[in-house]
Amino acid sequence: MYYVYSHNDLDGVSCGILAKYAFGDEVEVRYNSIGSLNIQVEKYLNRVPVQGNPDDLLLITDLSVNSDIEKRMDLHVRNGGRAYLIDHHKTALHFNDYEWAQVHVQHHDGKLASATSLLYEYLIHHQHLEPNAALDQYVEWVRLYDTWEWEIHNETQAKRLNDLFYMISLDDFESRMIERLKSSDSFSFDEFEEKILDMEEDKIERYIRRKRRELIQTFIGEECVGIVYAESYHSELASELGGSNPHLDYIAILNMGGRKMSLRTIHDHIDVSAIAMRYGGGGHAKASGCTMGEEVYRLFAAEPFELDPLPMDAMKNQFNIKGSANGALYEAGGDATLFLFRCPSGDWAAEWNGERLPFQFPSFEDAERHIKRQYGAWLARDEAYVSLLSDHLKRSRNRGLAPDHDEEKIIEEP
Ligand SMILES: [Mn+2]
Repeated sequence: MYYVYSHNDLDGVSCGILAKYAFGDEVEVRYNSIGSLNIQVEKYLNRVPVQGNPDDLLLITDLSVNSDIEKRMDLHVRNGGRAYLIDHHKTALHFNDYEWAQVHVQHHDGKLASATSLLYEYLIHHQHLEPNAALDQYVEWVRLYDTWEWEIHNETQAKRLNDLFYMISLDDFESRMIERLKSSDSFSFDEFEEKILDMEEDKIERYIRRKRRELIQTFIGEECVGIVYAESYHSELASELGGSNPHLDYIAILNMGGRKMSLRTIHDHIDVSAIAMRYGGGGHAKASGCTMGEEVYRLFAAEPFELDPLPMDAMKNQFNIKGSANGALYEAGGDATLFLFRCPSGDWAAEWNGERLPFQFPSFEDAERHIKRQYGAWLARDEAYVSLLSDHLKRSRNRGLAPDHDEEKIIEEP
């Protein structure tokens, strides 16, 4: 008998789907959250004496066990038991010290690995299944989704597969996929799935628009963080918020009910798995998470709670345009204004409430990044820009036509 213990996300469940495709009734599959795997494996090790079932094989995919269970699994294998762990998380690389584990972040061809793509290779290699076009396609979509490569290549089908996974029940998804893979030469969604996916996309768009107005910006440690409370659509939310706020180092999504925090970044200079590890979590460089302990609650929830959400950049401007040679007007908290403009040298400089700030940047983007991080600034609407220009005009006209009354007074004073 085969036993597959896997993660309960698309990548993990797709390992179960491949296992059922390959082993049919010969496999028992269980899906676990990160926290429940250890208990599951412990139960397995307690329940199955090696001598009684020498052919049993325990496959753990997309997850890894804690160090206690790690030692017990090693003992199980030393005693002749069969167990194998397949994972692609960087945080599990130390399992490669065991011959009963393979943890690869990348495939041999350099492509980022998912647990499903690694298991697919494993099953082909051990001749448990024959590769075909439908399986290739399915596994590739899962891999693209799980490694975030779908965003780079804009492979929306991969994202839609993940959407579908969360829209229907796990059992329904599993049986639909297995049946599709067994019966078609290529993999695609059916009409019903396409329809509900379209409806879901509209719903997500509205949800994200609402959440965008709740984004809070603050510094935690060295990093400038965008914080938002959300229970669903974490990846869509993070890619939208991260993409439209490239000045933020990463996005932290708090799920208060679940007492969990997800961290996402679009930047190569930030490794959110390292940040999650500070709080006892882990994951990938671009997507990670941790549970919400006391410290996480204080830093990410309690202390930033009094901050106002970050207003969005004005979007429909015709005059106050980013990077414009005439300069661009920003606003910040406390009715402050920031004006970004190009110096004769070509560098970009800023005025804060009309006073020149002591920095210059080689590009508009660098200057904007600075004022967004340090001042929490947002692009002002045309109305504010036009009124600033007309004030300037009025003042310069006054200077030209008549002496300034205030200046006269100062001169008159003895
Ligand atoms: Mn995975």
